[in-house]
Amino acid sequence: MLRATMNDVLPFSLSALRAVSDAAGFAAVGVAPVMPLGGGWFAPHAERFEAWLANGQNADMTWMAERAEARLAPAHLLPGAATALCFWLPHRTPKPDTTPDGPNRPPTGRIAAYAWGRDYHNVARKSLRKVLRWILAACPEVRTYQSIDTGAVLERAYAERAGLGWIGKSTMLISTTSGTFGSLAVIFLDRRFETEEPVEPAHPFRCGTCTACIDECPTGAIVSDGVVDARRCISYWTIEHRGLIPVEKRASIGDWLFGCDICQDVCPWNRDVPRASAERWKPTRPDLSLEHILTTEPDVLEQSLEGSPLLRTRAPGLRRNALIVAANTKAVTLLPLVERLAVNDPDPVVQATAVWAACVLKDADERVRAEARAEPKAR
Ligand code: B12
Ligand code: SF4
Ligand code: SF4
Repeated sequence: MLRATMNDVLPFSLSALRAVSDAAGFAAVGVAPVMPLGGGWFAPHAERFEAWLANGQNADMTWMAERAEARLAPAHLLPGAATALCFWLPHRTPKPDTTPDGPNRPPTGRIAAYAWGRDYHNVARKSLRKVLRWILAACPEVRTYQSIDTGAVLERAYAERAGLGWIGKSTMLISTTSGTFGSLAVIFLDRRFETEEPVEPAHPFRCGTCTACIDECPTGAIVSDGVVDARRCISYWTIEHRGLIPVEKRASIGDWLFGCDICQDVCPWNRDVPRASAERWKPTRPDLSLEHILTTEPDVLEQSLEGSPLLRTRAPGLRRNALIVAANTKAVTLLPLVERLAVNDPDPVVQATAVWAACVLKDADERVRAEARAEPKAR
């Protein structure tokens, strides 16, 4: 439904936007007013973000600090930014079966749900393009800025203000219909949105007295309600951190090969929510056993991961993580392979991690042998 209005007002209604967003494949859309220079409803988010940076809780994600000004004042990204359209894309498909079952199952690690299938950046970009084409047809002069994760935008703040859900104690945006397992995309527009239809207000906070995510986070990374210290977060270490993972952090990574879903798996709002379409996300079922990651040539491994979020760490990062999982899970069958990498791997980070993993596995292997020797012989 197009409306003839003043130049600075977007000429479409919320229901028309919803229809286009649905057809483009998003599960929900909402609209939030933008404070181009910060302030207003955005001020408490800005304060929290600044405190997070000031406390060093961004770890070595220096890019979060470098573009802080733009995150705080969207006018830096789009002069005259006035409206944010926020889109929600559930991504948790039925769990892919990555390895054969049974006692001879090769050792493997856990992968975060968002990385089970196609890269959500690509899926969302394709859908956003459809919405943008429609917007530009209705309003050719409008200027836009889009963010799918990588833009300098506090995406969850806009999504909450747009009524898509609330920011939980885990810091995850929680949708009442589909829980936390979804991705966000945001479009800023330099036109105001006015409609006679009711626009969702900011979603009220509904965590109540629950503290499951805080209690179950294995590293204590949710340091207070709605604050994650990346320096403690497994997701940060296994996905975002480049280089060596400090020795004291390695044990707490457990069997997480890429990302971490614990604070989401324990969230009651994820119980009984429908799973996303496996067909749409095409969950890949590559051989991601630790052995495969440790033996496949890096360029071959990367080629096989094309179009998957797992490519973010590149092959050496995945190898580094696989070595830590091998050590943590005492996968002693991998010891000869790990020892080879400790001598041969061309990547210094992988080589150093392999030296450490070989020591842990040797120790575990010797303990098993000693226990076997100590057992009384059967008569
Ligand atoms: C940096 C980053 C990370 C970092 C830091 C995480 C963090 N919590 O900040 C690391 C690498 C650890 C990370 C991990 C993950 N991430 Co991440 N990440 C981002 C990124 C790029 C920026 C987030 C950011 O601005 N952080 C700064 C801090 C200050 O913001 P915040 O934690 O959201 O804090 C806000 C709330 O706490 C809020 N708040 C909380 N309580 C209250 C109370 C009141 C009264 C108010 C006003 C505000 C408020 O205020 C803060 C400012 O808005 C966004 C994409 C984007 N451009 O936004 C994706 C994003 C947040 N990540 C996402 C995902 C999926 C994940 C993981 C689940 C991946 C995984 N499975 O391993 C984990 C989850 C860990 C967790 N519990 O947050 C999704 C989240 C989707 C959702 N449903 O919320 C996003 C939106 C990407 C996307 N486009 O889909 N991530
Ligand atoms: S992703 Fe894992 S480590 Fe990070 S806050 Fe959630 S439970 Fe804790
Ligand atoms: S686990 Fe509980 S406290 Fe944490 S985000 Fe979910 S509802 Fe909120």
